[in-house]
Amino acid sequence: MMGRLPIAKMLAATVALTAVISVVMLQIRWNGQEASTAAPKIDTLLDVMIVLSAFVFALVMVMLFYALWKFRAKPGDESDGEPIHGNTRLEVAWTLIPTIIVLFGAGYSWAVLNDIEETGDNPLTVDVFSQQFAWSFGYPGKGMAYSEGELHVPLDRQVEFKMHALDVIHSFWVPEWRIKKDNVPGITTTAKVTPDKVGTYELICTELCGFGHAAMRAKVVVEPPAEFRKWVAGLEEKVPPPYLETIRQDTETNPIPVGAGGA
Ligand SMILES: [Cu+2]
Repeated sequence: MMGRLPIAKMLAATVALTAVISVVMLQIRWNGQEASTAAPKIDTLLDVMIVLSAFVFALVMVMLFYALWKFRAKPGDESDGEPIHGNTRLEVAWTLIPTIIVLFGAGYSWAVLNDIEETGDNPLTVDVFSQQFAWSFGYPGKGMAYSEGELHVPLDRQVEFKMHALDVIHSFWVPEWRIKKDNVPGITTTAKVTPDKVGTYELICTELCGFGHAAMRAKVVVEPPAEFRKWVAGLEEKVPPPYLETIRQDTETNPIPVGAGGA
């Protein structure tokens, strides 16, 4: 049965269709502007996944349309289909090929995640406080300086965000950095980002958290280190005591004591 299939032609059609779909899909910048060292790595991973998905889609389409055309019933043919009892070669192939694709995807994603989550030299720690429906920020290495609704970070330095949710689950997302991390009440979650492009961005809550969710945003400014230091020095408020308490209560996953974190 399988020996009579025009395998070479079907494979050629699959490769051609994969190429056409991939070329079209890769023209689109799905994730927008890149503004962190992690962004190009994540985008390349997405591109590879797009090509692999295009291959699977093309393979299924080629086989489907071949079967529809080749095995269509002749006019007036009311008989049942031929009884088929399995095909070991085919079953081994359709088990092995997806297994290889999935394992490759898992391994590659693991490697990228390991890479982008590696702690660099002298990271800057920033506490993130999320609540319905606002963001605020603390700088433990800068005397617990506090900013409401506006986050500044220096260019080309790794920032380690410590996330503290004060009421329900929120999620920290700056699309240009690609990083997205849940803020969960009771625990401290961490996200590491190295911004590598000066600019003004938007921090967006990406976990439905109540009526004001859509408006839960903050301004993000990436600026040269000297300007960042000036801005942080100009902050007059300190992190309010109840927020410090939140950090302390979160300690089971946050071994860094209050006040620590690179200056
Ligand atoms: Cu929200």
